[in-house]
Amino acid sequence: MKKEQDTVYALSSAPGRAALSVVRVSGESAFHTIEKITKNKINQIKHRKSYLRPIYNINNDLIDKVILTFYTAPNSYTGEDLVEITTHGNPIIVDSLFNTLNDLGLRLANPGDFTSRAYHNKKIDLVQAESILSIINARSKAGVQSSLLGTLGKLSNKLEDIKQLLVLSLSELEYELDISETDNNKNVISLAEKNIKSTIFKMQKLIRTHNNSSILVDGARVVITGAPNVGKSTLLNAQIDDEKAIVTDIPGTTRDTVEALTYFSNYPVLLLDTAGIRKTNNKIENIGIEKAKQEIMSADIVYNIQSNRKNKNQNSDTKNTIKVFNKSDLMTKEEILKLQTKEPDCVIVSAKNKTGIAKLKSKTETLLKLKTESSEPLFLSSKRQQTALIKSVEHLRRALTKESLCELEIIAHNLRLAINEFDWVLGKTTTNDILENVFSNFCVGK
Ligand SMILES: Nc1nc2c(ncn2[C@@H]2O[C@H](COP(=O)(O)OP(=O)(O)O)[C@@H](O)[C@H]2O)c(=O)[nH]1
Ligand SMILES: [Mg+2]
Repeated sequence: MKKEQDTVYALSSAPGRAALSVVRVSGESAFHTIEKITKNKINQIKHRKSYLRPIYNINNDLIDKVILTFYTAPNSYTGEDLVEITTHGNPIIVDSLFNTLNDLGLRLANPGDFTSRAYHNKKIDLVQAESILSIINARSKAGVQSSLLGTLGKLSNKLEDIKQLLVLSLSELEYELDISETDNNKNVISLAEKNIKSTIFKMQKLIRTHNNSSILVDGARVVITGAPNVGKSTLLNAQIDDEKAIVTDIPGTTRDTVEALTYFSNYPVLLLDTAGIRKTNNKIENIGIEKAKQEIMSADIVYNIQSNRKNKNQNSDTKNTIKVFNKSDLMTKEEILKLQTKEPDCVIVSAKNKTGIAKLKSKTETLLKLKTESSEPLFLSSKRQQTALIKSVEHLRRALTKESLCELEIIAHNLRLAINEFDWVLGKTTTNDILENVFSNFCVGK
């Protein structure tokens, strides 16, 4: 590692009272610090060995009796000397330990400090770092599973394999440009064209997987929209069996977006209740309406709510939209039957009486299943990765235009740009601000 790193500490387990708490210390003076707090010289440190020891503050007061687990550089998570101090899970004990570590000149770690060190020490690449983040955040079993494969380097290997296909094409072009004495341009170009096309196909398959990962890791964004008073907030409450959103008969009650996380079978779902879309002069309500429109744009699924045939909805329906007709309790059996025949795709509910809710859930699940079904077990775990691959495909497309295909040098140039995007994804040529951005999304202690 080039940069000298100071020694840092952080709570790596969840804060608060628990059976145990784990404080991690990483850096050059980690082991020396342990000698100081145990008042004991350590003669021989064994990697991954644990010891039961009392620890003291700088005034020799006993803090706790703890388990110390040593990890020696470069075999630790960070690649540095690292110690995990497992204390009794009382925040007062953790606080005393923090004060002592601070007194000894150590620094509280920043978010992602440990993983950032692992990256700088070449223990992991940037894609693996992002997979670690998505393991911690994943809200579904499938999300955890895919992220795990990512941390093991499977996604990085896949990206590396695709990159190698492009490198191979580039080297063939360069050989033809610089070395070859016979004119074989036509053949080389047609081979490159074939390779680039099949590589684009593979990349696009991977690019699409990010939509799965955002559903399975962060949760599907299901936005409830419709005119004021159709019962959007009542529907949100009915789906989570709680009174989270305020319900009144006054149009324009909901202004800020109300969010609730729930599960539809194995799918994590973030339900978003929004302001009803209508023309109004109310400044606050208009901000809410603007917000609602943005939520609709980034939604995985939109519930388009109507409550009677007069207030037709303003939103154009897409394949992500589920039409919901609310207040069925106010309709006669004949009216319901008529509506069912006229709009067979529409789900008819009474949010107030909680009827039809199960049907709406199962329809949502079917849509989510369709969206996340993929033969590809690996998902791109960040928007950053997806954006870079999209850019890379754009470069490759530029290499395939009619004009480019006449000129070896232009194809080679675009291939180089496409390859650079892969290096950027894996963190081989990444700038500091990008790194900061990635690691700041972690929690402290990871
Ligand atoms: N009869 C009946 N009234 C409902 C139903 N759902 C909502 N309401 C009523 O409609 C009014 C507006 O509901 P609300 O959820 O605040 O609508 P929003 O403006 O779309 O969020 C309230 O008085 C609710 O009690 C329903 O299924 N049946
Ligand atoms: Mg409302």
